[in-house]
Amino acid sequence: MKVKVLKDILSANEQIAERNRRLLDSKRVFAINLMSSPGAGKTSLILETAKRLRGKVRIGVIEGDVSSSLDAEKVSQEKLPVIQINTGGGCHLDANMTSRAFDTLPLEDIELLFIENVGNLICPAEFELGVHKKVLLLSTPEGDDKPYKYPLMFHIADVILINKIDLLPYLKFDTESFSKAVKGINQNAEIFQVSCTTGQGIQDWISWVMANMHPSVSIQPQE
Ligand SMILES: Nc1nc2c(ncn2[C@@H]2O[C@H](COP(=O)(O)OP(=O)(O)OP(=O)(O)O)[C@@H](O)[C@H]2O)c(=O)[nH]1
Ligand SMILES: [Mg+2]
Repeated sequence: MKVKVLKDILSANEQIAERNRRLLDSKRVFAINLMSSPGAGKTSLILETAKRLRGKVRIGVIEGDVSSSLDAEKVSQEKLPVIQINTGGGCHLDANMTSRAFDTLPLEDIELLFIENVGNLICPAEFELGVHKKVLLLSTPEGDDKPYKYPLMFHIADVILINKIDLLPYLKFDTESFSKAVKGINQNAEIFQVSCTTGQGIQDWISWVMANMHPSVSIQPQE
């Protein structure tokens, strides 16, 4: 019985996610579900991406947190449209929460939408939001063994960013064995190494974003 209830919840969520996807497509919005442990650098990546695409791509943001509006305030300082969702204890966003945020966001004016999920490597992997790509950040201080411990999250990711590579000299993080572990779970995920602090590798990430945007959005690549 319990299994059936869980299945019902997930299937209801998927139906709403499908509706979200159709809405985003109709508005030509390219949407990314950004997931990671707490503090891995999700908000930093959004701000760094926005800085580099300012004047080129219109970006909007949905911030998901258990509580507070701290991340939304940071994003709002960059003059980006942003909605904060507080889950009030819930460990993930779901399609219904996301759909309600769409009612308030000016989707007509947004070409690239970041949905920053609640920080953890477990529940966000299970709930579809209706986005186009799932991006996972793993920061080097978390350790290179995480694909073994949280396989579902690594399995569902389209892109995996190893963030905080500026800290590599101080840590025992083996990028090769990390990438090998990822490939054992997910052959298709692209892996980028970045630092939101120094900017290293960010241009490759930006190029990936631009290559995956809706074809109707024409962007001049940065030098
Ligand atoms: N050294 C280093 N620090 C970073 C990097 N990226 C982010 N940080 C720092 O890591 C901390 C957390 O960054 P956030 O961007 O807030 O992380 P988050 O994933 O949004 O965190 P939550 O929303 O709380 O889950 C901040 O102090 C950032 O300055 C990086 O590439 N290198
Ligand atoms: Mg954040």
